[in-house]
Amino acid sequence: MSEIKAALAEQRIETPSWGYGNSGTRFRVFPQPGVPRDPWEKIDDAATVHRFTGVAPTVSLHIPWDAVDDYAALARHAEDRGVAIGAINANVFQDEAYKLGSVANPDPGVRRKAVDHLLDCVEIMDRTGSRDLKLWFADGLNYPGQDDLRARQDRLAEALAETYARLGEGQRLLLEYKLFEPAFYTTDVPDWGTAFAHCLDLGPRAQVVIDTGHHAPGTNIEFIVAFLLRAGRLGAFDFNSRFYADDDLMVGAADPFQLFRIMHEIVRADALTPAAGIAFMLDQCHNIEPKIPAVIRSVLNVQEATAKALLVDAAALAKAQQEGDVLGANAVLMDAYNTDVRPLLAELRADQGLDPDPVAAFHRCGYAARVAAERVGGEQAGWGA
Ligand code: LRH
Ligand code: MN
Ligand code: MN
Repeated sequence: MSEIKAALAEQRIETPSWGYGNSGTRFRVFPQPGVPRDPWEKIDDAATVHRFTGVAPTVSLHIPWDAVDDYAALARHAEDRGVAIGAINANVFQDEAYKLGSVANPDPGVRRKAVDHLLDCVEIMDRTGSRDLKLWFADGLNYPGQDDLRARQDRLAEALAETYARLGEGQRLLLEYKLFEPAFYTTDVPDWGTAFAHCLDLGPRAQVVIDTGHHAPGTNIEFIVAFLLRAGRLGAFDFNSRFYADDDLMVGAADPFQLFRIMHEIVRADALTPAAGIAFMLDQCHNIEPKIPAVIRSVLNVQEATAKALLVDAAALAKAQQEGDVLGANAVLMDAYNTDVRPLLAELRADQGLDPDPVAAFHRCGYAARVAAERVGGEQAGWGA
């Protein structure tokens, strides 16, 4: 048990700055009291999540949603509050110029503008000490024949190569794929295979991001995890939960068993430790629920899935697999999944001097009432969905 607790104590989960701002759907954004008015306050909220959970010491930024004049000062602000800047998410989807795409746009001028933004993001990484540049492109087509599919891959590859060449030592390029949306006919990086192929061309510091919301229903995500881990190309997760599309709900809300199966592959590959280099990030928006408790809940959900994965009796599983014992092997996995790990996690938090119930502790601490009084006119997260 002490080994399991040690592994859990070492786990790191990154929270997204946009998870703290107001968000909604294209139908309505429901504003909440006390939401951050700027990136500085988003970092304060992320630090609050870390204070109560002990496992969320970094926060991802989205540029330009989190644009500031002095990024070094923003990084110092984070450090003063006990957290650090995580991945820098580039945003080449909101300008009018990007109507027909960014890095795959047929217009070289638009492509130049997009790549310049990606290079600016690497500059921000230099100033904030961030390791990861996270790229997701809204590029794609709505109609067959709208543009040349192969030419778009060439343009994408060229933009990625220029960006990769700009990375400093120790910096990584993380490429995220998405099945659809906002393009409906095809996107230019629709799946892990496409992302993987581009990463292979770029070099070892190009890695794939798995956003758990970005697949067709029924996709076996843990297979993708296992495959990419084996190939040494899994760089990060964007954890969230989906019922139908890219719903951005609290991680583990729709399918905690899937989350367990994913974490089982991670544990099996010894990839939980921060030294393995996989960034476990959340990418979710809280449209109707209070944001900080929702982020805390998500962190706890990841921790619970991880604890169950750590409980899998690896020797018994290997033996059953070797013997072709189909039911026995499945039972080993299900025994772990069906264990209530909440007492173990409560004990771990008590050992670490944390409150065993982070959500309750947050509600008691008065932070929500204080920021509601202090912060008037909070920001929208950046987009509506
Ligand atoms: C796209 C996405 C991507 C963006 C984030 C806000 O759907 O998952 O990671 O950066 O949402
Ligand atoms: Mn994402
Ligand atoms: Mn998404």
